[in-house]
Amino acid sequence: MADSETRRRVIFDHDGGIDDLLSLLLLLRMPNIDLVGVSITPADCYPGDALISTLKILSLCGKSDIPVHVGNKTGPNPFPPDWRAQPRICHSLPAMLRVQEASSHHADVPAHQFIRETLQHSDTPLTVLMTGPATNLMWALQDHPVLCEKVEEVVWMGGAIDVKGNVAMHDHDGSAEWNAYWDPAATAWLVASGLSLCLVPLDATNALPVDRDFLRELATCNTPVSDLAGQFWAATVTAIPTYEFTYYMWDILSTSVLGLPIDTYVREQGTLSVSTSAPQAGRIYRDPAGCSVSWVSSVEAQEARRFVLQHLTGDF
Ligand code: AGV
Ligand code: CA
Repeated sequence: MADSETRRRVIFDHDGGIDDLLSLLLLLRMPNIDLVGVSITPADCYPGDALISTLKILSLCGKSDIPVHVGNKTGPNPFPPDWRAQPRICHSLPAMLRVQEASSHHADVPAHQFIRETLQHSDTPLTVLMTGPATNLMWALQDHPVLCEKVEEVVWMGGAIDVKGNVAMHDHDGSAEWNAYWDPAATAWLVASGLSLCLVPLDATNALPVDRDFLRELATCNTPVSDLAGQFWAATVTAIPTYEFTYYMWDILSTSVLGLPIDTYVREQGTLSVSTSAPQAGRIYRDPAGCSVSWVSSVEAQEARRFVLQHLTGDF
């Protein structure tokens, strides 16, 4: 394991999807990462379920001391209720029922305040990994811009730059990705924030569907960790129909970017803007007059899959 001097210190803000919970598991198993806290955005989940699953995963990984804070800020465009209910299955699986939740939940301090105070008290800049909407980070920093210096980098699963989005709603033309759409104002704030920002948009994640070959390969690992991950992913194969047909490694790729060798993906730099009104709310698009941002435009899918399989195997 990398020693504590060289490990990257990370705040993980997630929104409780199956993908997000698997990302927490992955992050906890990456030797170069020092996870300093977890915050939850009540977006693609019901926050009670997200909290229970988060605390159980921390317990399973022997990290019961890592603080967990739930957010109380919401965006204007709610996720479909069936998507939000889907991850409840995760804390109903036998291995998750057997383990006692960690006691690291701090109900008195909301997520955005936790992020703000953690940055305030940190001697060194921290990385913020976000796999849900950017809402908590916006509320943490918008009135405290000096704290931006305490953020080394933000890695965010969000956006669809040169590909179509995944929002299918009556008032939308399909050009936005869901995390960016849930709270378009937070998306616009993030892109314009001046923070060192690396987006992981659908452009890159489209290369990583959770397909049967991958699930089979994971199953052959036949270990406690890979079996739990396989059960989480198995729960995604039926629940999608009305909106789209494939579950991708959206958040998993975003998390992996913190550990993948840099020659396994392409990081592009350009100027981007964000639309905040219908029918393109949350769309992130190329704009010569926009803000300078970088994003992962493509990834070696084989390398990324291998990275995930390598880290999601073994004993707890
Ligand atoms: O747009 C991708 C984001 C990721 O953070 N989420 C799921 C991942 O956690 C929203 C989403 C898009 N399609 C979905 C989503 C689906 N079919 N089911 C659940 N969530
Ligand atoms: Ca997510």
